[in-house]
Amino acid sequence: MESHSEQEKEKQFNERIDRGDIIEPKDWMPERYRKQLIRIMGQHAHSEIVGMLPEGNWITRAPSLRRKAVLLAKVQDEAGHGLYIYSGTETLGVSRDQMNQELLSGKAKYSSIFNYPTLSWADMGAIGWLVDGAAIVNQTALAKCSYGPYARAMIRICKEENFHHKQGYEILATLMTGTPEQKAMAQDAVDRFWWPSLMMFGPSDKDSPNTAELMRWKVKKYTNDDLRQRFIDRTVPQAENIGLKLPDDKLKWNPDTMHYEHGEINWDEFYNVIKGNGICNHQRLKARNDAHDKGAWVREAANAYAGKHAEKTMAA
Ligand code: FAQ
Repeated sequence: MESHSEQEKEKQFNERIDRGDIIEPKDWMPERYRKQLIRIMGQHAHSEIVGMLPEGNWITRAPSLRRKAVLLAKVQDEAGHGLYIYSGTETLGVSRDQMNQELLSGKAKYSSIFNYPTLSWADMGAIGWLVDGAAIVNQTALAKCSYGPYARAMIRICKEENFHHKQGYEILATLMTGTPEQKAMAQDAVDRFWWPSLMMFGPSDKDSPNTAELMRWKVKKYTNDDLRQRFIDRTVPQAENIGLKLPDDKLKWNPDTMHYEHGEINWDEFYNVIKGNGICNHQRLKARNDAHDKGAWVREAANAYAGKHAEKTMAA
């Protein structure tokens, strides 16, 4: 049973949210708000880290030095995003170790999109354009969320994601002015990444258990379907500009609603992927576990150094 004073604190907290106040780590917050933020931010940080794997796959095979340098920088940016968001999540009282263990054990989720394979160079274009494009739409909204450390991390991250988005589009635009084989490669990448990109926004609103609560607390400012629609509306003209066809026969501009209508998403595929049965789930978790195991000596050396350093400081 909640005590009277807890109820009073929660009432004041809700009033702060209603006023549009930003909640900071030392402020009082309901346990459920804290838990929801740890869940969403933890998953987000894991997504950035696991998201390095599909693109990392192509660093050694980038078609030119310029492409290689750009891709390397992009993948490093994703690592930085993961670290910012882990740090932001730690302000809620969860440790980096605990989050990492949850990722490595398969308990914590990360974005469904990173369980799809990257089969050709054009996939680097499709990821930058579609995956970063979807991430920007979602994260621009999160940059106005009620929790200060998350909102501030999103502002910086969105700036970098904008560059990622442009570099992906530029890869595809270049391929679309190339040979018939290059055009086919670009189209094939878009055919494979379009629907999974739409799934990044989460289940449809009627099946989204967390949306109502997160919107009440202004963590989410828009629903999953609203953001998905925003992404579709801005992406369709970009596809047309460079001669790509999006793989949905039902895509049609509706002048009454001023939105594109679209076909039904394969939700069975989505739930299958988030349950751990996507094409690359096993491979992704294995890669993270291998990296963690191989890094054991670094952690030991850092601990030994920290111990020595502490001894010296105490002796001084
Ligand atoms: N994948 O009730 P909802 C990036 C889960 S960053 C996996 O609607 P919610 C950068 C959801 O967790 C991409 N699981 O959930 C990059 C929940 O499960 P739970 C990551 C998903 O939280 C680019 C259940 O389904 N971005 O791409 C997914 O209200 C290129 C019910 O769903 C973020 O994480 C999914 N797609 O809304 C990096 C942004 N969708 O936890 C490298 C922050 C839903 O109850 C290369 N997150 N689920 O067991 C969010 O905005 C929200 O968490 C949503 C889901 C919108 C993803």
